[in-house]
Amino acid sequence: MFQYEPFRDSTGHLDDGEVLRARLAEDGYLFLHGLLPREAILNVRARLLNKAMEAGWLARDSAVADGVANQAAACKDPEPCYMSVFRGLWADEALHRLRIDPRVIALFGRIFCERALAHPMFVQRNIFPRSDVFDFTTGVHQDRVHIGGATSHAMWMPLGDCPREMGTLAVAAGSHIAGILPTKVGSGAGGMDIAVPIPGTWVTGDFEAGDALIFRDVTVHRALPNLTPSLRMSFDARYQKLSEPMADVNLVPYAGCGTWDEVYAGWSGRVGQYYWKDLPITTVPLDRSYYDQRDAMAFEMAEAGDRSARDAILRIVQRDPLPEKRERAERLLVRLDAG
Ligand SMILES: O=C(O)CCC(=O)C(=O)O
Repeated sequence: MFQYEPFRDSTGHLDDGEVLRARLAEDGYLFLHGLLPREAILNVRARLLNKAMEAGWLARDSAVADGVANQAAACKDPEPCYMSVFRGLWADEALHRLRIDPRVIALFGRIFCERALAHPMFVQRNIFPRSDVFDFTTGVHQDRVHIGGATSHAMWMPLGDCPREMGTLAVAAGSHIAGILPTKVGSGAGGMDIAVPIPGTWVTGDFEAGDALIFRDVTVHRALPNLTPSLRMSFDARYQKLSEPMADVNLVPYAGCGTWDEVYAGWSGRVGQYYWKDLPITTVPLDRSYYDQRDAMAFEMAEAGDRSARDAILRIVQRDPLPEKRERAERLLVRLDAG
């Protein structure tokens, strides 16, 4: 069982880049209360909840603002039924602008001691309540294997108040010191779990709208299960020094969300569009060796009928650049689902 200590609160040091850097070096994370105004978060929350209601994700007999889920509609990324609704949520213009809010960019500038770059790609998550038949709790993982590049930091922010029981994020403080840990096929992010005991001390806490958790790309983290009746909505974005290389995969929209022109098509204004186009960004290919290792393992497991490889196989179907690999994964998915 995981035991959680409370976060160390760094809010009082928001303007002091040196202290923030020292805490990131020591703990691998920062918890900041009220980084963004509550109203800005609640505005985005309301916009996304309205779209979720229209799509049938919310219970019709509750106030939209409560975000009570229609459990019959429970679905998860990257299933097609999730993606068809998610595309509209991810494209929300106010959501996109939150992660490049000047307060956030200035904060990372203080941490990096140089100009910060917000990755164009970011994640927005809608976690339906856990039930006997549905669980989409993010497993234990590190981001580096998915984000690549030199080094990056994540900012995780719930879209609304988020007490622990709604499924906040927890980090293993100090785990970053061990570097990239070995992975295996599992239910964590990208169908991978960490294959060794986790170093460090697990910490978490309750979040209010506007609170932020910042952590390094090698800090081990996981989500707590959503035990409330409501959707847990959040976003997580990545930031790095502008002078360092960024993996090419972070330049494109979230997988399944179309092109940037398609994402921007419904926006009422241009603020926040293509903000990176004139910046001197160096890109490198994503180091896919972690995925290659996962995929070899997942194929072997799926061929032996092991359903625990399903998440990894689904990722290959949805996201692998090689058509022959996708086709092999599609055939295995059909076999796994047949029984
Ligand atoms: O929100 C979640 O459930 C997971 C977030 C996460 O893993 C991340 O921000 O890297």
